[in-house]
Amino acid sequence: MGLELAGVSEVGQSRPRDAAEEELSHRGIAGTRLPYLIESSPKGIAESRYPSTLGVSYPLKPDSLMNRFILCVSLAAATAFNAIAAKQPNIVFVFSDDHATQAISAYGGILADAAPTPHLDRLAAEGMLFQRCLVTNSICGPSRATILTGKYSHLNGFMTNETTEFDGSQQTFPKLIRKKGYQTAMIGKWHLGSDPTGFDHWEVLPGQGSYYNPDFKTPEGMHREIGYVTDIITQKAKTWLDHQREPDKPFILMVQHKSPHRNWAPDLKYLNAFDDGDLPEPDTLFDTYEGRGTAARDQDMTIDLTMDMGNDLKVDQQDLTQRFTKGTLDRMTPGQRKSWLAAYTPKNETFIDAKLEGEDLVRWKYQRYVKDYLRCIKSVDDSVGEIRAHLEERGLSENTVFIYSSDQGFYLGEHGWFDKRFMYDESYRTPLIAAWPGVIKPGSVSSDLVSNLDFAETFLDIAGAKIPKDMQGASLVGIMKGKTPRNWRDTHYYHYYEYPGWHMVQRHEGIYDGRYKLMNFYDVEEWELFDMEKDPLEMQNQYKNPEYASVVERLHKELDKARKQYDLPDIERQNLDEVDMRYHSKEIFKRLTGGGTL
Ligand SMILES: [Ca+2]
Repeated sequence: MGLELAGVSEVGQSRPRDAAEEELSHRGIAGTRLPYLIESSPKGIAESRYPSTLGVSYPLKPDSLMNRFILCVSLAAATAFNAIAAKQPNIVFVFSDDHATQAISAYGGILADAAPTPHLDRLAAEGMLFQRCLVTNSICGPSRATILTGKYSHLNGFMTNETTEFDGSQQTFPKLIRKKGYQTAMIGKWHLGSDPTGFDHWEVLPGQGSYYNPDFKTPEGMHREIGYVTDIITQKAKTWLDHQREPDKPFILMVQHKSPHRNWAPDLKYLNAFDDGDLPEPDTLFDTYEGRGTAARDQDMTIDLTMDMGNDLKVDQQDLTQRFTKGTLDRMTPGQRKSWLAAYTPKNETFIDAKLEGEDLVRWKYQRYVKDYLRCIKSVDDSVGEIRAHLEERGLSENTVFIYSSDQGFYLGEHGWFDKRFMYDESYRTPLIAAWPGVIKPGSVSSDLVSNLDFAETFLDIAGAKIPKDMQGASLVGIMKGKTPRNWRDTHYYHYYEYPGWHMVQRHEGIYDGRYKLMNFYDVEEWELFDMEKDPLEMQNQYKNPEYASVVERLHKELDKARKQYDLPDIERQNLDEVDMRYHSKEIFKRLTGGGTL
């Protein structure tokens, strides 16, 4: 009876219109509410598309004036729903920065029980969770450029984070989807230097953005807003849906969080979350890098040596030489600062009194780091829940594909690391969860090799737009429908370019077939092969093990094939004697030079 009673009640009362009504009103059907129609069908949306099922369900007498009125309104609304259901779906793409799958409970892992993500889990329960979404180049800017273009870094030109500007004049999916009638909006972290192109609306964080009281850049210039960045971006998304969206157009709304990027500054309300006890540690927290080569050993991204006590761990808060104090604490309002210090100071005093050293110190740093990271995630998870609830309230959820992803994965203490960049599993895989009512079977899981290379093509396919031949990925719509295309990729190519640079991870390329991973650290002339089935933590390089000779040979061929397929230029090795050592942290520099100074 949900439809009939709700319909009578709503039609008979005067109340403010919401967005769904505005949409129906625009089509000349004022006074009806889409959500009630959807709720009316006991068998779900598919059945509600047929007016005949509505016609037989009315309990009122045929000669009743009110009955005729209700029937008329309901059939008109059903017709409107038919039109809406048949039209191009909207897309809401919520995207975060450095969100590891290990920090989403739907993916499982050691943190799932202690740090659940209920809204992301609900999204997975109602949609599809992709277990193997792989990035082309595990770092912020390049991942975003790949998503916009559907091309690998060497072709879209944004190969490293140090690339100053994305060439916004090139072909991107927002420009193409607009031609299919979509309204396009980009809110949040952009991180590509040049101003966004192809968007009807954009409001972005300059550069990395700030956690507290962030600045926003719009076509009109810069302005600052008071509050916590994840919350502000969420509110902006809701405002756009209610007031800036054109109701008669399908849309793609990209909501891009800065969180949980370094330095992991949580919202005030979550500063004491996870204070009750210690979180589980990964098995490889004290990795000594035996069994792998130069790149894994000589990086600059360990919790032990690289992570600093001020900027990263919020201990040396009064030291004005610390980037953290300059960058975050000084931005806060007096009230924010007071709450912040009230949360951290007692915990810091306990830590200082304990005078921890060696492995005990690393363990403490791990706990502080991962707790702050997960506190940031709580706000991201809230954002997903809040935006989805808003879509539901506005009657938009049924015709909207809701997608969650991150620019790449991250290390939460695995191999002793934080940060990303490597083709090793934790930073190579990124979360991807999508819900599409009536299309994606709820609770489905895909283990196909998919990639951020496929996002542009997927958005265009959802919109019914043609996918340009020079895009290098493929639409995920078939997989979303439960039918993986026969010719779907059985290997995935990866390439990281930023050396020297932050965290000093050697340049490398590689190929992965779902079990074996071949990596080429070409500047140091070292190859690695991992058997992910027998060695999921990637601790033992099998490249020179004769038992894997045929696998190595096969993957070399696959790598050559991928290089041709994706039009990779020949590799030019760089002279490592000329590498700028200033990118190294003092600790790593000392170790590499036997005690030298920068
Ligand atoms: Ca990132």
